Amino acid sequence: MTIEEIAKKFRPPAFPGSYFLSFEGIEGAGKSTQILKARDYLEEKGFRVLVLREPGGTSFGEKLRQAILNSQSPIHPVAELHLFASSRAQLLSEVTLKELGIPNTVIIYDRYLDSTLAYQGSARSLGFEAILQSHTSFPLTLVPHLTFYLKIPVNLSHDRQKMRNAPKDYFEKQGQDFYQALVDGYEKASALFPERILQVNGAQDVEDVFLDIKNHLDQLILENNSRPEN
Ligand code: Z5A
Repeated sequence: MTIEEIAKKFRPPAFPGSYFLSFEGIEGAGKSTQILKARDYLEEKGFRVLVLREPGGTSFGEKLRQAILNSQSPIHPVAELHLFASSRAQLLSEVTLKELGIPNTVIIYDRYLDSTLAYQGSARSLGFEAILQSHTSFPLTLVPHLTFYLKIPVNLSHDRQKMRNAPKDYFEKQGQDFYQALVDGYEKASALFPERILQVNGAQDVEDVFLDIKNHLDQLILENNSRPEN
């Protein structure tokens, strides 16, 4: 089976009037900044919005998050893959699927499957097939209705990290080649899931980035004709 054929097995959850969204990008792309704006906007439109982060979001997942991001020694890429997938499966079953069952809910993930494709698949060289094959059991076959990939060049990521001046975690210590492989991985993921992944120019001003996101959110809501405010 080709990776395109495997990719077709991944589907968004079907809960009428509720939506699953994710935000992706390299460090400093602006995910957290834009997620807060999207949350406020969707709440104004009458949705109930939950923001969840990966890895993490459950007590089990938060322990895995600490284990990975605070690791002082290298973790094998296959171990990384299974740690992220474990955190994901738990978050989907413990929180996401239950919450989406409540009408007019939007779940926003800060990182999801495409992070695994970019980080473990591309930058850690496991390949896309290994990542997708490890996600073929439910609930890991679920993908968001829309994914916003905030695209920024590697040098801007470094500039924003420097400005923030926070201690570097496990992945932030990696070099230029690692970051370039992440960008290549996100491009490849966008080509594999062209309808789901929307590329947004994350190098623009915060307000201009959000304008692009808002237009796509409006389209999604209008297309499904289910504004709770109506
Ligand atoms: N990981 C993985 O390897 N595999 C997986 O499957 C998953 C994750 C799920 C989680 O880190 C790590 O786990 C991550 C990948 C790996 N690697 N790392 N490191 P995290 O969640 O702790 O960190 P992050 O996702 O990279 O978050 P971040 O660095 O905070 O980036 P961000 O949320 O995209 O950016 P931000 O906080 O919104 O903005 C960063 C700074 O830029 C901040 O000072 C802003 O004020 C500024 N900013 C934001 N937007 C703009 C614009 N438009 N103009 C100017 N300045 C801006």
